[in-house]
Amino acid sequence: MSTTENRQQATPELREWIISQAAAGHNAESVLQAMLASGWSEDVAVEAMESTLRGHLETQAVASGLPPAVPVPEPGLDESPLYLDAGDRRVCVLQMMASPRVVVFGELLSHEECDQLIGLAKPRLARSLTVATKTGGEEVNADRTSNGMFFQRGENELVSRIEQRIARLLIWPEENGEGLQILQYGPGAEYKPHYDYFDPAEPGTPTIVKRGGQRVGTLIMYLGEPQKGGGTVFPDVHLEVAPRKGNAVFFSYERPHPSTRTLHGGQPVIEGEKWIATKWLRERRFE
Ligand code: PD2
Ligand code: ZN
Repeated sequence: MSTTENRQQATPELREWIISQAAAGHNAESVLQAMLASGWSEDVAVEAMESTLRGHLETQAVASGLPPAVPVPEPGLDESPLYLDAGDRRVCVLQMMASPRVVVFGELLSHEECDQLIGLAKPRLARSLTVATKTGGEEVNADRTSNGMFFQRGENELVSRIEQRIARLLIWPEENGEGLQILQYGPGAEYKPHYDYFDPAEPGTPTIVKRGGQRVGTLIMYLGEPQKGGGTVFPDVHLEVAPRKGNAVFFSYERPHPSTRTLHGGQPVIEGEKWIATKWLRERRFE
């Protein structure tokens, strides 16, 4: 491992050396120190190590049968900002988890916007359906005892404003989003734990993903809070997000596989009523 020129670029030899060091059990800090001692500049060394190890892990993951990772929506959280500029609104960052990637936002929606969405949705509610991955159609699902409806993307000024805000917040094209779904949960209603991506093993999945690719991220916005119960849970990491009106939880999944640990569910409402709006984000334009 040596550097000869001033304008440094990680070489294939350096990348091979990084992998061999990691395979031999050397920790990241000692590998980095060895690179610095050989004359590599810190930013080149750090970038080379991160990208090489990420690439190596991905090669191994695919070799062991996992679906390949794809780019996912990701809010601009470098340097841990307390607020994010979502265009027409300043959104609070309340909590972040790296793996699974989960971010809790505060005040993404105003209380007026929440009430308006509920008001527009109410006359159009029906027992919730889920995508039937066996056929690619829709079906009533006993695991989901809520009432719901979908807005078309950009259906009215309110929906359009919120969709633009989400696109800016999550740095993901508005056109890659499915239409907003509104759900109402009364006492006892719940959404049993599930993954939001479409299971590649199901026969209906190729038809579903023709319309914009896989789902790669979910934003659940709380429009109406129950007095008790109704939290969004991530059982693999023992996380529960309280359904606070105007707040939201975002999570992403770079491959349609349980290794993402994005199993999540809506706990039964114990008292009061819970309302949410869900925005599912696809890889590509959703038609
Ligand atoms: O209402 C929830 O907390 C919840 C839980 C799991 C919503 C969804 N999934 C969803 O809309 O995908
Ligand atoms: Zn879900």
